[in-house]
Amino acid sequence: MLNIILFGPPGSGKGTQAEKLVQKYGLVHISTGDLLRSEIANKTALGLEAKNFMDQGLLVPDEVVIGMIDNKLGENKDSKGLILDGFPRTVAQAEALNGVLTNHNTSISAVLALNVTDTELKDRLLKRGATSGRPDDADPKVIEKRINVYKDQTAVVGDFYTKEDKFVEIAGEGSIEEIFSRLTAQIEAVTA
Ligand code: B4P
Repeated sequence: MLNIILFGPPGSGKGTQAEKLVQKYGLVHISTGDLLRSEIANKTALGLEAKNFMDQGLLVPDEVVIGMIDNKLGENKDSKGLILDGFPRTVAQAEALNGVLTNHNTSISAVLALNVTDTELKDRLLKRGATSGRPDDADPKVIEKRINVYKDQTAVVGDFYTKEDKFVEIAGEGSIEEIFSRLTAQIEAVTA
């Protein structure tokens, strides 16, 4: 299986690029943000719990997200591979992911990290907030909080995958097509 993690701060373009990669390589897209928003829309107990954290720009507790991913991987074990978007976001999630993938006799192929400056991130998220209806994109203070949570809790996940020799940094500014070409060049290198 080709299992790619798209990594980067909020608004770095993970969701945007994941959709294009799924089309090109026929992979299954697993976005924890989308899964959580769907739980919220369906007013499930999990969604109600997650909403409190997401509206404040905080991470949802690891056990909630790991349980959700475990189910999703179980449903897709016969796929060609996965694009993981927004997961893992903590070292505990990265360790749990390795365990789950090993149980399914597979592993991460590469972690592609999109680098974008804070100014560009804030600009993109505020623009999306004007039309998306996402409460976490509408408030500049919540956006700032999400960027700080990324720096405090998620950036270290990069070190975890650097130690596994799987971490590749990609310039995440420029046109969507330019960034897509940089990502596909790395994927071709991994699969060559
Ligand atoms: P996510 O849904 O993962 O959202 P994100 O990080 O904000 O967005 P992404 O990086 O995918 O940006 P996008 O492509 O959409 O997380 C939301 C919340 O869910 C988290 O704060 C957390 O509370 C919770 N959560 C999710 N996963 C979790 C986990 N594993 N553990 C705990 N909690 C979790 O791009 C953003 C905007 O930029 C778009 O409008 C897009 O059109 C634009 N854009 C993209 N590429 C561009 C480019 N090249 N140039 C200009 N604009 C561009």
